[in-house]
Formats: sequence, structure tokens, C-alpha cells
Amino acid sequence: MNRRLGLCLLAAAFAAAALHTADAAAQTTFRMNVSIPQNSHYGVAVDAFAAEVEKRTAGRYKIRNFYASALGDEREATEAVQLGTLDMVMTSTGPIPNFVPEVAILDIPFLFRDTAHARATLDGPIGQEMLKKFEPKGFKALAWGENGFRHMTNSKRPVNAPADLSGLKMRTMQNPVHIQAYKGFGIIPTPMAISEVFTALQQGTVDGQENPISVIKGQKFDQVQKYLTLTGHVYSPAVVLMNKGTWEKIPAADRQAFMESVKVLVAANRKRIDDDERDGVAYLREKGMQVIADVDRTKYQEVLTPVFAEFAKKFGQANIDRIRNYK
Ligand code: EAX
Repeated sequence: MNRRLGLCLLAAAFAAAALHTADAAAQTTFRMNVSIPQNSHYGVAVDAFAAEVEKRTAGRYKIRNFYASALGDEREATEAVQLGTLDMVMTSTGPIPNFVPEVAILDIPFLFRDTAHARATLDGPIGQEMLKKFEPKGFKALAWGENGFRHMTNSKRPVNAPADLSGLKMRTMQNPVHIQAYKGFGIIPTPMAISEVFTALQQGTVDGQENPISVIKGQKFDQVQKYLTLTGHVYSPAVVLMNKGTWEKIPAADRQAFMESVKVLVAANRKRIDDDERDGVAYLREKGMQVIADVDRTKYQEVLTPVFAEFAKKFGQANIDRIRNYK
């Protein structure tokens, strides 16, 4: 081999090695948004997810998380994921009926008996079928997460019975099922994004709001709300979404890594909610809230009888019963 050819071969070998290294280091970063702070049942979940994805893909994929609606409220972020200008969002189902109408059935009040029932349903065939409904709308839904059972707070009066809700002006999510149902309670619903709620309560634009203990505590609503009634009137699911086109570009082996990682997200999310549920009410009492814990939920359900009839027409009684009776 002459010297010239030798050098050429050497140069080619270097080039190939450099290319290989570049390949191995090729890194994709996905941006993900949540509506509430890092120190919350979504924040700890997406952080656990980011760490797991990075570990399982040997750093080839990174998740960059944005908290407290930094990249938009839940509706805006969901829309951005649909369009592909944002990669991922973990959101409550607040805005979801506007994107995937079939999933709105999950937002019906008193649909789930308790947390165990909700988690089993979402983890089982019903929940998994529902995740597929996101696909024709431009989303890959990786998993159901959780926001929790929602309770009523307000600054006007203790709500001891359903009739006490009548005439209260309450912030609601931008969710058509909630809005329709809450009107059935006699509430005057005022939909707005979560990032605006504290100020709206403080300034008296609305009298109250409803959210899980985790959110009431995390958003410091105890500073602007006197009364809390543990109505648990509706279960609030969360969902982890990715833009569908983005998902399809991920090689199969790495998709598997994402699916394994999202299990870690769900576990961290649920664990934090369990902790908040255990300690949150005592904490809110300490902060000065007057808590009505002894709630006859059947009374609240009875008030919604006409609304339930409307939902039966809309979603099909059999579909509702299938969820209600899931064991
Ligand atoms: O998803 O908007 C709400 O009330 C939600 O519960 C909150 O953003 C967490």
C-alpha cells in the first residue's frame, strides 16, 4: 500500500468513526407542559418521566418540562400538541371534550365510586379503548394519569347541602360536561384557565371554584376561600399526550422505552395524590378553612337527576353503566 492510499484510508476511517459518534450522540429533546407548579402531582410525575426516558434511551431522548402553564394553559397546550408546535402535555380532561368528544363521558359527575374504581377502569379495557380515540385527532395518548376527586370551595357560605350551592358564581374548567352538570346544582359557572383562578377568587370575580385537594393546596386557594365541602362530585382524570407525528418518528424500541417510562409517571402521580389526600384536609383546616367533611353524596346526585337523563341521551345509558359497574 503506498503512503498516499494509506492516508486516504485512514482519513476515511476517521470520518466513519466521527459519523458513528455523531449518531450515538444524536439527541432529541421533547418539550412538555403542565398547568400547575413543579411541586405538584403533575410536576413530580413529569419529572419522574423525564428521568426514566433519559435512562432507558441512554440519553438519546430528553424531556424538557415546563410548569405552571409556562407554555400555555391546558387548552392552549393541548391544541399546540395537536398542531405539533409542542411535543407533550399532561393535562386534566378539562379541555379534552373539545378535541376528543367521546372521552367526555369520563367527566360525568358521580361516575366513579372511588379512586380504586377510577384507576381500575382507566387501566383496564375501557380506559385503554378511550386512549385510542385520541389517535384520529392527531394525538398519541400514552397513559391516563390522575387529577383526583373534585370538591367545592367558596368564600360566601358553608355548603352543608346541595341547596346551598344555588346562586354561587363558581369558576369551572372549560369543560362542557362539567358546565352542564353544575348548572344542575344551581351554580353559575364561569369557565377560565387555572392560572387565572387565584386572582379571580381574590378579587371576587367569582365566589368559588372546585378542584381536588392537591390543587386546592397547591394553588393556595385556602388564602382566598373560607369554606370547603368534600363533595367529591366528580373524578378528574389526567392524560399524557404526545403529538402523533412526533410519536411515529420514534423507532419502535424507543417507543417501548417511552411506554415503560410513562408507568413511572403514573405511579409518581398517584403516589403524590394519595399523600395529598391523606394530609391535605388537615393542612387546609390548619390554614383556616372551614371544612364540611360529613357529606351525603346521594343528596347531590339526586339533584342532578334531570342532568343525568340528558347525559344518558348524549352518551348512551349502556356506555355509562359499563363504566359505573366496572369491577
Ligand atoms: O389539571 O383547571 C383545573 O381546575 C385543573 O384541575 C388543574 O388545572 C389541574
